[in-house]
Amino acid sequence: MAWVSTAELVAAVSEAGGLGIIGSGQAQPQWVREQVRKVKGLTGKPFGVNVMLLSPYAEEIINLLVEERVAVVTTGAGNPGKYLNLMHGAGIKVIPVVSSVALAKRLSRSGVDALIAEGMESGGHVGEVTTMALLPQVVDAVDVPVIAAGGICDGRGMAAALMLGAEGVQMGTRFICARECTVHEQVKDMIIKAKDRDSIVTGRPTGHPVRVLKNRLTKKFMELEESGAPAEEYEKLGVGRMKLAMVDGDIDMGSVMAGQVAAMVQRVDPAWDIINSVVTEAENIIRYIYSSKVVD
Ligand code: TUI
Repeated sequence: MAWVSTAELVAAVSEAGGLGIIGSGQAQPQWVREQVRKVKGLTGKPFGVNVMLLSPYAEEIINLLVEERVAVVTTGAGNPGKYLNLMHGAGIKVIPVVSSVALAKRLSRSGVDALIAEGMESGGHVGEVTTMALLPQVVDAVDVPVIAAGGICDGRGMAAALMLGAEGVQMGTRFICARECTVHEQVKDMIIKAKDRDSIVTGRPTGHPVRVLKNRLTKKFMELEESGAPAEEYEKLGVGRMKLAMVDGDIDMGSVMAGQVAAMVQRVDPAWDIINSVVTEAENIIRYIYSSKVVD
């Protein structure tokens, strides 16, 4: 959620009873610090920061999050094991995103506070296993609370995740279309218009596959893939593309990272309405299931 989950959205989500997470992506540490301070100015509620471990600034960002004493750090695209003691020493809850059972087990043993099991329906960097298959396997394999991510955008998805053993859900794509999300209007529009097969996974040959909405850029990526181009060619083509889409609104040649549920997002809503409707719908479904079935 780099360039997407910025201070305004994060504060709105936390104010509404969720846990807003700043997406730091490949941003400069100074920008991350400014975002943290901005959220602190907007809400007294807890919030978190996601650290993308492939970023060249990952370590520097973790150090500043320790100084700023943020409540929660989630991590993506790697193993945060070596930073665990440092963050725990500052009282930070550490919640890594995992896309495999093996990493989930390793991190659970090393003392993380919870895990986010993310299926390949999600936007951005993805693993190979779907949420439906990954989540119960991770739940069975670890002793810490598991939060579900990937393919969840309404109360039905939340209820399903809870049924599979999750303690909570993480949603990204739906919040791109939150009123408080500062992405370019073109991006919100593209998500609202998206259909079920409009996302695609590119970059598999680089070892860092990402799910994005199809456009002229993804066509170029697919051409590179078919021609067997070296990884450096992808990296060159990818530089700055997410910011180009999310901030500048170039949805043709920018990288619009969004999950498969983009097709289910139908309009822009305030963050409070999104959270309230998702939770209410999930509660109603679960209440209905337990009231209408005899459970031995
Ligand atoms: O990280 C994300 N989503 C992202 S990161 C991103 S930016 C990017 N830049 C360059 C290359 C690739 C991406 C855009 N979206 N989500 C969390 C996530 N983490 N999904 C999957 C993983 C993951 C994958 C492998 C976590 C750990 C992991 O383990 C590798 C290891 O060290 O065992």
